[in-house]
Amino acid sequence: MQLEKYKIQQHNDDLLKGHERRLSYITSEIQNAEAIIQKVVDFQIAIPSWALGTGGTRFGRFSGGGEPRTLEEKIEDVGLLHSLNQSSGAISLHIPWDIPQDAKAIKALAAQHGLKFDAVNSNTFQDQPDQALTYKLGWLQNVNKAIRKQAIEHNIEVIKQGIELGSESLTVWLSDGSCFPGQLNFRKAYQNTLESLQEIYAALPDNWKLFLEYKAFEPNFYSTTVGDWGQSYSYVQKLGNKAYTLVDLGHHLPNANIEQIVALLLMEGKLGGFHFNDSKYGDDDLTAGSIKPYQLFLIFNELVEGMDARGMNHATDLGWMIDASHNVKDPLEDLLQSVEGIMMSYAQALSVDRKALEEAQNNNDVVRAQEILQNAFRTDVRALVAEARLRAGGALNPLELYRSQKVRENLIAERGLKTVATGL
Ligand code: RM4
Ligand code: MN
Ligand code: MN
Repeated sequence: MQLEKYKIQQHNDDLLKGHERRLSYITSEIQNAEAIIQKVVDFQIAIPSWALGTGGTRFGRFSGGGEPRTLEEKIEDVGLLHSLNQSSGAISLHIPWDIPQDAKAIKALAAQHGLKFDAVNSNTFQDQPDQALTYKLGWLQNVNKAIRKQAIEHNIEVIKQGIELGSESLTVWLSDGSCFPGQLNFRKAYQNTLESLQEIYAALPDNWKLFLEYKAFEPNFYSTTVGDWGQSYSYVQKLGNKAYTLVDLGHHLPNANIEQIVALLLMEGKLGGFHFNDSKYGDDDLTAGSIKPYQLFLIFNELVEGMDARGMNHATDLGWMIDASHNVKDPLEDLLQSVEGIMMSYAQALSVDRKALEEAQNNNDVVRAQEILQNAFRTDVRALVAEARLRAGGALNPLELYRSQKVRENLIAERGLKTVATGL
């Protein structure tokens, strides 16, 4: 299904009056509204190919119908999102969940929808039917060299697939770790992992980046071999200047101060990218901004401050991606909400009065510093984000248009009720 331009136009015309009223209020309240709108227009968030179907838990999976059955249909879905919000201009593939049979044709299809290929992701946390050796007890860390080799080769294969598509980064998330004390020699597991990563790193083209994602627990529950940002940092430091740490918001222990982690990784020049999601307990993979919007704002506050301090381009110098998947919502509606939540936090962070904040910090004025941040967080920037969408050719209210056009109903009619997308 494709959304014709005139339908977006019609929808925007209907909502324009109210939008302009809200926009004129917020632009009179905020000093740098025009600059914020421009930055939001430029900011793109990649959509993971595995978030287009309903995610399951270990207790069950409930497909909502009309899920994409092929990579082509996944690209179509991301194209739909992008036509609605003009902010989802890239797709990130997980291999082997999604292997392009004909890379040229897939690339051309994506381009038709205005999409690029973001990071490619390797998968060694599951065994594949035709696979010789099992990853049950780890892959890059495994005491068995042949298993490590198999995993290294898979990652190199993923890089090759990515080159064909025009990707420029590989995200490695290791499920490696242990479930019981004594199972692993931590030092040897680290050494094996480092050597394996070095071999993968050596296969990266010059213009590529390797993102090493950390996660505190799950599927291993006693130790994880890349369990926190310090461990990831230690590996990427040793690997070289194409290796970076990737922060997935759901991968921390409860109450971790993620904004501080982000600030320090940026300072060290080793923050590579983001997986956005939200959580209450663990790696819940809920909609970005749905549980802890203040935390998301504080993270963006550090991102904006830290990237500006290093003269970085907000839109292109880090990898931005959603990594969410859950059981109860229409995945496309959920992704629209996530992108909106991310954009709002970004716009709010851009509106922080940096000079005043620095002054308050230098004067040890704790109350004033808090006021400045909370003032930005409590400002309703929705009209700025909507204006950015409007200027880029998207819809003023993507979710409303999605529903009024009966997109899901159409997808069910096209693809059927019982479809199940590859992914989690
Ligand atoms: C992991 C991690 C990875 C993602 C898989 C599906 O928890 O977040 O980024 O590729 O899930
Ligand atoms: Mn992730
Ligand atoms: Mn995760």
